[in-house]
Amino acid sequence: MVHRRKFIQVSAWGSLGLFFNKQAVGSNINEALKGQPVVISTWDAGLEANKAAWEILGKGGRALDAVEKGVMVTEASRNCCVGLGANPDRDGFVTLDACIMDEFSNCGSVAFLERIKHPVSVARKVMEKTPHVMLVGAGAQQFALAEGFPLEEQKLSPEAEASYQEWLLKSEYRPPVINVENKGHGPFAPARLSNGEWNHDTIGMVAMDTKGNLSGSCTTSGAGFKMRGRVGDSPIIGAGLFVDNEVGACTATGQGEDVIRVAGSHSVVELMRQGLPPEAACKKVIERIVKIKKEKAKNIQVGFLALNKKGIAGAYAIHPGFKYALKNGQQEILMEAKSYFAE
Ligand code: SD4
Repeated sequence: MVHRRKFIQVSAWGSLGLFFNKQAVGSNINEALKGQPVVISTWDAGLEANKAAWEILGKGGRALDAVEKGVMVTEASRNCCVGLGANPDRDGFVTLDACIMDEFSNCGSVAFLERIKHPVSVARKVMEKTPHVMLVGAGAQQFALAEGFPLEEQKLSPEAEASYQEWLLKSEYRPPVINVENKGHGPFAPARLSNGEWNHDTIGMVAMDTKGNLSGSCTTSGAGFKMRGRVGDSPIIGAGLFVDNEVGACTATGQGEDVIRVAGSHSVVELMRQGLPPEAACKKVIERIVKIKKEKAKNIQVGFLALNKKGIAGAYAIHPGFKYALKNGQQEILMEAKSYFAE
């Protein structure tokens, strides 16, 4: 099986950046910059989100603040697929899931949350202000309102309205799809934005700050046209996100049901604890999913993105097309992860 890793886009400066540009090899990049603050996040939208995270990390701020502020950028973009601008469920309502975890293993999560613009910030409030880890549905919304989050209008973005109307024509519910451009459509398919670009319905982010502390966040609208009440992996600590400040952190994207099945992000971190580098750890858990799903794996996309305590990043997916963004003091890049079914 031929694997590939693509170096997709670089905004680099200084001699180090030029070197990387020529080398175009992800592991060299990570090796040379280990120990420095770094932020990584899933998909193309990660580039913008990382910039916001870097505003905090670059000034010596805490990774927890960086991973919250970073993904808030994606949540706020109305024509994106993560926050309230995302595709709705089968009944026409946008429902959001998010979680956050810090260097002390504090964690907070919300799921099936409606009409709140920043679920990740509500998740942080759950973590900081309640004795609980997870609030869902009406209770999560009630808590958000009590914490001063505004109740947003119940209105689909123009893009979401258009795709919902199109979906209603057939009302076909087909969970297993490929999350890769031009290869499928349905709940986990990327949506085309008004500017012609593609985007995904989830962002997961992990960061290491100048103190070497790790934190992570994950926020999503889940699967477009999902069953009402469906919750995926993204708000589940250990599935869509896991942070262990002694070892590393991991976030997941793709078909949440299959990430939950293997406690995905937690499994990746545990494999890093046993000594595997991030990419190898991600690969092992992807292989586990492929083994479980057998033939069905051909129609499922899952990607893991991990960072270890040395600041080395790695990723792996079932199918080609999973991109992740990395930013540190020297560069910002978009990489394509290696995959099980490489092209
Ligand atoms: C979910 N994992 O709700 C999310 C979907 C996703 O890119 O990652 N899409 O299952």
